[in-house]
Amino acid sequence: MATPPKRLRSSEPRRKHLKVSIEGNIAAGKSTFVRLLEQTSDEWEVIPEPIAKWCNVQTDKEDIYELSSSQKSGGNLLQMLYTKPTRWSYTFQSYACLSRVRSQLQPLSLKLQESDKPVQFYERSVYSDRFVFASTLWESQSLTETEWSVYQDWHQWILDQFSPDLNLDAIVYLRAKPERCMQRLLHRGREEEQDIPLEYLQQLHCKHEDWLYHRTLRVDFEYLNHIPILVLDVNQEFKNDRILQHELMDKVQAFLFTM
Ligand code: UDP
Ligand code: D5M
Ligand code: MG
Repeated sequence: MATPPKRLRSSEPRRKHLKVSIEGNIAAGKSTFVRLLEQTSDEWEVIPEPIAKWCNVQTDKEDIYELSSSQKSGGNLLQMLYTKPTRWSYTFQSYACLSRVRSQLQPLSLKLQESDKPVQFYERSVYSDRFVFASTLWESQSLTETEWSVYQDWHQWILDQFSPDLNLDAIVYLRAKPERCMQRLLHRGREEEQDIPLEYLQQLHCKHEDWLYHRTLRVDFEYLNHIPILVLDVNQEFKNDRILQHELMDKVQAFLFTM
């Protein structure tokens, strides 16, 4: 039976490590990409998106996650969100943020603690929750003005409380056209997502572009407006292309080398 990696207790001194979020549209290829990162260096650790907590989708890391209370009671928050966004967007954002804060605060594994240049990669972050998803849901009136105000207030407060532990050092933006994401989304076949319209992916794409590519979106966390961002084009198939995979990993390595 696999033994879970030992974790540092909070009282023990921590080695400074880099925290990098992998951002990108739905089905851009983030999970595929983070699996490559894991295979590339022993000094790199991946914290996957806690999607198993939100629905009954099985991840290949299912042994890491306990069943959430909503799963135990048969709920599927992701499905509820897509079926009735006006009713469930606020609930989803609360739970998404809670699970991301937990993820982003995960201490270093023993393996990383012994590394020279440890890096923790997260699949998305508390920032994409707010500046991409919640903001889109607000603009499409799935969140009421009151819900949006309350959400922003507690999101800001919680992140301020956990700063600087939650702060990122860098972002990798996996950039893909919405049409390519739609093709991958359908190919993946996650049941809850089958009725997502292309228009929703286009809206999310615009948010990503303004935030991470054009950098025209100013956010309330000042450090984030100056964070280094590596933009990688993932329109081309990389899942089964060894050469392209090496090129992508080389770019990540060169990017991290500068920090
Ligand atoms: N995928 C693909 N080619 C690629 C990258 C991804 O066919 O070069 C597929 C992948 O196998 C999955 C779907 O696209 O079925 C979405 O990828 P992933 O789950 O990694 O995307 P995410 O939603 O995590 O960004
Ligand atoms: O898939 C993660 C799924 O979860 C995808 O359907 C988008 C959705 N998601 C993730 N975070 C949020 C927030 N904050 N609000 C609404 N929907 C969200 P992935 O494979 O990672 O793209
Ligand atoms: Mg994923």
